Amino acid sequence: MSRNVSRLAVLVLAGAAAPGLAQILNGSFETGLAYSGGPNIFLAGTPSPWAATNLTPDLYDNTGTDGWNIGGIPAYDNMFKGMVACQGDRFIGFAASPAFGGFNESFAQTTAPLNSGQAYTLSACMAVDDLGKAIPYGGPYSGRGEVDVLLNGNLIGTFSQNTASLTWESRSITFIAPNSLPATFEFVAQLDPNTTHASYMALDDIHLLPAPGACSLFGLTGLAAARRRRR
Ligand SMILES: [Ca+2]
Repeated sequence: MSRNVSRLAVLVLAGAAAPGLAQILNGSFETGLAYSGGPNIFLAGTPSPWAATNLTPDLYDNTGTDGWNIGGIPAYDNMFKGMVACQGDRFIGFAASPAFGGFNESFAQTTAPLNSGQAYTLSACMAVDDLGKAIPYGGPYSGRGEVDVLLNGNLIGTFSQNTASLTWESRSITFIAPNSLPATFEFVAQLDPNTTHASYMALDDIHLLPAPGACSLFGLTGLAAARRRRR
């Protein structure tokens, strides 16, 4: 009897497991050295635990301490000139272009394991510089591109294109964790979906949180909503 009660208690505890402790670290890019020798467009400006997964995303630092300052990237015709970080002093810029055979810059980090079946929301600030700059470097960047979000290599949502130039806008997706494995979240720059023009976007203040009131049922609703938004 007591053994059965203990087993029941274990099952109840397992079913009521606390929300996953997985979280995005340094989601605002405020800490860690990005460029050991000063800003360099040929190096990835992705402070730990972020890492570039394709080509070289660029770090901007409004203080000019460890990245391009408020004047923007000189070689890119001062890309994101005057842009103040959405949160803190630093943010990331990255591009998609049909030039050079086509490329999509991307970066990622791996979190602690998610809770399988749990609904999560991934949110960020997003901006675009579509003023036609950086012609020798995959430009002119005149599009307002999207950002695909991948979880362990699988597309789980897309941050839709900005509605204005050089303006931070909130973007989020909701998804259900498919398993309890460590989660690698990857952000991949995409062309403007309407014009297919080259696009150079910025992200800042990236957060991962359990979806409010989430359980499996609500999670399924969130996934359905995310699917509807992607159509
Ligand atoms: Ca920041």
